[in-house]
Amino acid sequence: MTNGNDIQMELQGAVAVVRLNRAAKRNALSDGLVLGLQDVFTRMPDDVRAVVIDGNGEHFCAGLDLSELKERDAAQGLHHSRRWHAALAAIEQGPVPVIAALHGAVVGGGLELASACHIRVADASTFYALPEGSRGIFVGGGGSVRIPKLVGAARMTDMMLTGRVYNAEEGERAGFAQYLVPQGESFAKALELAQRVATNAPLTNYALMHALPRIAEQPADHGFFTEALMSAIAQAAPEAKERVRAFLEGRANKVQKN
Ligand code: 1HE
Repeated sequence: MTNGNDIQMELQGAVAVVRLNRAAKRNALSDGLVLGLQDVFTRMPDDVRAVVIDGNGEHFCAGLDLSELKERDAAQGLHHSRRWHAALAAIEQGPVPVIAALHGAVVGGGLELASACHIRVADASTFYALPEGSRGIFVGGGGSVRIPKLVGAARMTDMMLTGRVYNAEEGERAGFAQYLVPQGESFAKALELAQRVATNAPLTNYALMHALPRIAEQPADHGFFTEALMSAIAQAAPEAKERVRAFLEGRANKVQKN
């Protein structure tokens, strides 16, 4: 069961913080919570420029709420999976970049949710697994499309066949997360990154979310052409012209090495 408090959202300037709030059930994704996520991301206020998604308690998300795993026939199973697809598409293909603050369990549907986000920040307590194999089911929330893009089909196959669990360091090396921070610091780092992302030109962020993944899947010749179109649109925007002028006039930051 999900009640109205199972998802929290607050605005911190131009960043929206969305929190799964079912810590007692390790933020397991009930049908209601999946619909709630879709609703939150579909109705994101226009002035939000980036989102952080976090989970209350010690775990980011324990995946599908197994207590709702009913005897579904094939058609019902198909529709259930398609509802997850729609909800996670609202995150991946929404208006603004989404940064996941990972900690504890990022398993099953929790990993599917994380992989629909644009940046993943893990803390040292994070672990990744796909227990679907041992539960006798299959991923249904887009995992077979998104997870191989992060870590490769071979790793995903191994995880589902053998129940292998990746710890935080192994997970960063494999490509589950782009950032690894000390325990308890993933939310702060995700918020810092989101605030930075929020200062980009919105059209550049949009191009990274919507053009880049499509270009990456196109044959090279199509990809080069789509890139040229996107590049032309982005540089024609008044905001791009002003940002370039600011650099040339010494009013913008230089790129700094760490
Ligand atoms: C749950 C769930 C859940 C916890 N559905 N209720 N996902 C899994 O197979 C992962 C299952 N969960 C776990 O392995 C562990 O719970 C954790 C490693 C995540 C956390 O362990 P721990 O010791 O902190 O918590 P716990 O004692 O196991 O769980 C606390 C409560 O949360 C307990 O309920 P309670 O009423 O006895 O207190 C658990 O039953 C409940 N709980 N996880 C329902 N997942 C679109 S298809 C996606 C397919 C999948 O995601 S399959 C993978 C499902």
